Amino acid sequence: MAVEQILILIKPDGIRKSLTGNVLTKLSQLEMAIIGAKVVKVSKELAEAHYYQLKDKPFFGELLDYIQGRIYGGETWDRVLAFVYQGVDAVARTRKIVGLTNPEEADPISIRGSYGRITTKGVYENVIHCSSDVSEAEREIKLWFKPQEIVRKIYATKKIEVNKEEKIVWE
Ligand code: IDP
Ligand code: MG
Repeated sequence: MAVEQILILIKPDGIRKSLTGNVLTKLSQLEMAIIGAKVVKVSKELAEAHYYQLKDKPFFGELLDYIQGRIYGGETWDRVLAFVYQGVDAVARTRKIVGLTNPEEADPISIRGSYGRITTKGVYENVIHCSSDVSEAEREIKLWFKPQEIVRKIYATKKIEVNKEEKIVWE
């Protein structure tokens, strides 16, 4: 049993389908603490960095458009809700209630099983992202959040000077 952090994103389909409350209610069963939260307009650069491990997959282009909300056209759904949760065995316990990647294969009472779908173009619209292990969680949290945006000290930081001003960044 270890206290872990995990990055959770409510993806554009989750926001578009007004599922934020439902998803947060399901996550609250795990009795973890929310230690960071914000709405993020996802740039192409951020999308690519987040999903870099999948860059050779045939669905990578669609996946970038999905996480940026571009598959819904225009700028109406161009954002995600990003959360850092902290709790005992956060990663495994969250993955379990989130469900399998393919929403058709996910346990029907999991978040993805309840609310996900595969679009006619083959995009796995699965409502939510969550880190798959502790090291991926650290990489992703550092990508999406600045140290000052998290209310606990979770990873090492350092001070740097930018334009004669001191800044605190991830080490
Ligand atoms: P995960 O989100 O369960 O960790 P990953 O393999 O990391 O799954 O894939 C990231 C995201 O890419 C998935 O959540 C899903 O939206 C999309 N994806 C993964 N595999 C496929 C696929 O075979 N077809 C279409 N989309 C996929
Ligand atoms: Mg993954």
